[in-house]
Amino acid sequence: MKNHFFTRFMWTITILGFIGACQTSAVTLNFNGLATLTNFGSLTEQGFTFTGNGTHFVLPGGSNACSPDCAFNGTDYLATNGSSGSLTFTLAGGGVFSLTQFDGAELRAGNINSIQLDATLSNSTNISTSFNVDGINDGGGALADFETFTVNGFTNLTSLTFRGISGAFAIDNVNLLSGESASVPEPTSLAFLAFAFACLGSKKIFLKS
Ligand SMILES: [Ca+2]
Ligand SMILES: [Ca+2]
Ligand SMILES: [Ca+2]
Repeated sequence: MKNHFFTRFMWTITILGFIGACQTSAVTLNFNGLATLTNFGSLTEQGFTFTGNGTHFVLPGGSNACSPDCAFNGTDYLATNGSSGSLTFTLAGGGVFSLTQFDGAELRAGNINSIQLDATLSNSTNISTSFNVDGINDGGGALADFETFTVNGFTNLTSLTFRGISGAFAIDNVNLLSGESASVPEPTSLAFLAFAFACLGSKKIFLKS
């Protein structure tokens, strides 16, 4: 009897954990099809709004976009110019989201040393991190100008800002999760909860007998 109860309890916790994890919805913002726009202000793609500050663009990259060549990956991407430019993401209509990965580059070789991320969490605290760029950028040439950066710990955000340190940068393929990032109970927590429940169950059985 107790074993059945135990099994049911463990399944319930596991399923609740999975349901929690499924509350998020993943999107990749690729900015494709937006054409070349200078100082676009705010745009929305797949439920996310991105706002440019300072001089900012949607660029197709390569020699057609700017001289000397800007970063190129064969698709449209977001970029800023000058050291005061930044790009801020929010969930359209409000709500929390997470950042997991993005492609980043110097807009031109030597423009920046790193891309800095500043975010505000749902509990109003601010977090920050930065990613060094490799300095490789030959525009429309064969070298890969963009790098893919994996981001940890940027969950339950209400606002996320990218900026180049210190100059023009480019981003593309921004991987975001909309919704609360559920924390699936860890095995140790599960064991503790199971133990607590088992104790309650035993007490109940003991009182009945
Ligand atoms: Ca793109
Ligand atoms: Ca290139
Ligand atoms: Ca690069």
